Amino acid sequence: MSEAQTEKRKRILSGIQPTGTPTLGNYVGAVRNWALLQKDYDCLYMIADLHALTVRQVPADLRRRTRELAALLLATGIDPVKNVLFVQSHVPAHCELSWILACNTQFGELSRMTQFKDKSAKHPDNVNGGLFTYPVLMAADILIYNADLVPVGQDQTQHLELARNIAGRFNGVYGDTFTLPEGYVPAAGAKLMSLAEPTKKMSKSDTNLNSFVLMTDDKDTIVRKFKRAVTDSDGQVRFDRENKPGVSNLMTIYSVFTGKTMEEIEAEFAGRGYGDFKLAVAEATADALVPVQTEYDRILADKDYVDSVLRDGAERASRLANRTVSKVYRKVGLLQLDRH
Ligand code: ATP
Ligand code: LTN
Repeated sequence: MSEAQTEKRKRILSGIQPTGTPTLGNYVGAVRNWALLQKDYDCLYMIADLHALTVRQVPADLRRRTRELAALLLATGIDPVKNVLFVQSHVPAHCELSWILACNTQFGELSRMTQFKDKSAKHPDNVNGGLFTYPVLMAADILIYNADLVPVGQDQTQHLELARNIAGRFNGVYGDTFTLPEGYVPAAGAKLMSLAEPTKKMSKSDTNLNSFVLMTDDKDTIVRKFKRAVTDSDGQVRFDRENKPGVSNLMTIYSVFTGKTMEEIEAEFAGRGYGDFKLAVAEATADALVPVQTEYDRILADKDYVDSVLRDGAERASRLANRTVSKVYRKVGLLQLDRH
């Protein structure tokens, strides 16, 4: 591809926190699409380790998980040569821009963020400043690369809207600086629900281990977890989010991996009960995850390779990010000395 064509490609930025092993929700809602989008976009994919610190982490676990997550992302098919795969804390410019953006974000705006409210309720003993300003750092992650598109699950759309508002306001005050990012939320599976409490989002930091399927779970575990998944007592495989949240969630998962519509699924399992249905969902899920897991084991065995990808990613991301920070510093009036 010629340089001119490369330049015209739109840019994507997305992130995932190394707070635990990614779940099926992370995979279907976000990560699965990352590898698919690299065909048509220039992509930067980031492991949001600084965001992970908003919740207390065990340092050794965080370090290990960061590398594991990089290997897992590579295993989904992300090409680290065509795209940039990096760790957030390796690009200090994110924090620099975050401060400037924080000075252009209102307390009231941040107070309205539902993730802040949810996580404060979940960790009442640690409602820290980072948890509150989390969306500002996320806005910096996106705006620093002038990303056009941000593929995320539904739970992140409010943060994305805030990033757009911050960018728009900044552009209004200081002149055109940032691209206004669009969300890319998949039509199906944008929000998978907990298998144990299907009215709650499936979350990798849930303390109930039966509430999620992990991307690294083997087939037996997947079958066991789906068998235990909470459904209802009417015994009919029918899509009705309101009244049958458990069954509807399983149907969504089955639909994502088989490409079948809800009507086709209803017809397939008419009169067959939940046992057969759950087994079919488990098999479709395991079939999709096993190839990723095999790749994951292979890649993780070569730590030097994973680290070299991250080193290269940090360098390439930093080059882009530093340019934006210099521009922003100049616009807001920070004195910059000539580099001689
Ligand atoms: P935590 O439980 O630590 O808050 P998380 O499981 O919500 O983590 P994140 O790292 O915050 O995961 O999210 C990574 C990506 O996965 C985001 O794009 C997010 O929107 C998406 N995602 C998270 N949970 C789900 C879900 N249940 N269904 C669909 N997408 C999801
Ligand atoms: N907040 C996101 C993770 C994240 C992110 C980003 C996603 C951090 N920075 C930038 C998209 C773009 C989450 O999934 N909880």
